[in-house]
Amino acid sequence: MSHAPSQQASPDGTVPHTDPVQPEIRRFLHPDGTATGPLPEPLADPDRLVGLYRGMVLARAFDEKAISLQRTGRLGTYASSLGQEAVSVGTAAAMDDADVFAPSFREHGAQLWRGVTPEELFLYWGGDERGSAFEGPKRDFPVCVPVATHFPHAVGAALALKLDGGASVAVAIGGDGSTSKGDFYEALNLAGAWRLPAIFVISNNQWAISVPRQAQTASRTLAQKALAAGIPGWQVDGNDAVAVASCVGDAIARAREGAGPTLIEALTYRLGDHTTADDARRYRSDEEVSGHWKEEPLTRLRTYLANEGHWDKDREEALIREVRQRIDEAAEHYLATPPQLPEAMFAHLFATLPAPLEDQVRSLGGDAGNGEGSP
Ligand SMILES: Cc1ncc(C[n+]2csc(CCOP(=O)(O)OP(=O)(O)O)c2C)c(N)n1
Repeated sequence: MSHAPSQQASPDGTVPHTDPVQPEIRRFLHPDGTATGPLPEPLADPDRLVGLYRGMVLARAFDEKAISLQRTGRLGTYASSLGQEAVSVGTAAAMDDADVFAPSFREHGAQLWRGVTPEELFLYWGGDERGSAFEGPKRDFPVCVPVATHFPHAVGAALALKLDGGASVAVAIGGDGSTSKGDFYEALNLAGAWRLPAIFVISNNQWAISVPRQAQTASRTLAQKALAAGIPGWQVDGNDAVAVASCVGDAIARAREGAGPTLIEALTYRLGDHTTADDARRYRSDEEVSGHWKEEPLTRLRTYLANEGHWDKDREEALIREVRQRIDEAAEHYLATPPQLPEAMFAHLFATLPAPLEDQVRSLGGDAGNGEGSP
């Protein structure tokens, strides 16, 4: 694994071009489920691998339920993680509870892994503020829908963690399109300059809504965007949960040792629509999508586990039953939760509400008097 190089000027004053970008893509499982070689410790432990598989199955079941709720008018617009579960779950599996996670809008797998409940996630996507008040990972950020604005938040958290003197890190995930935003470059730059314990994971699913990766940037890889920030940029097979967990784990270990941030580009593919408000058939072909189904992460890990004798049909059926029951219960809980008053949307943004918002709260019949998000 390459780290940031030291640069030495030659006698004529020129500095040799050095590239901290890892030349090869890290992968442990081929798309057909065979291993490229020995799996890295401690991920090689069958229990760990089964755990990763369970996390991905849970994320997929959550997606299925969320889409069916949206289609029947009982959830808001929803962004599925179909095909990208390995990036989400693999990243979360590399983190400690005390680390801080800053998700974009497609990281239910990571959030569920870190202890956000499916009930809370349904509430969030149903437009209920209580869905962001996690009981579990209290220091994690809520879902971020604005593209890339959570990267500076994660850098702020990383600075706080560094000043705190512990070894915790902040991890943020965004899409390929998010790397075209100023927030991304600014965050990366500051994290590099201050050697902050921040990890940037890019879930490169090839599309920013209908804009393909090639039209998004002339950069040869997204990992090489690390170069300008003076930090390592690594590429990983984002459909291989073992490789993602290993890669993010190495980046986190560097950060805990004080070596600073890392940018990781996880190569994956969005198998579903951008959101329930999108129809991806308008901009990409069935052949393209079906080709990528052959690489998807769940089948890949399940095949490996089955070939190694750690998984079978009975275990699969029991897991699907268990996970569906958990998700169905969560959905029932969500549907049975009495809605909040509309003025709840003002409750968490400001310690003191600005005057125009006070007026808006009053127009909804609420009490804006105490300035602390009264609803
Ligand atoms: C600041 C901002 N601008 C525009 C949008 C509208 N928008 C929502 S998702 C999206 C594309 C995101 O693409 P990418 O970062 O690749 O993530 P993906 O959806 O592929 O996971 C855009 C432009 C937004 N949410 N926020």
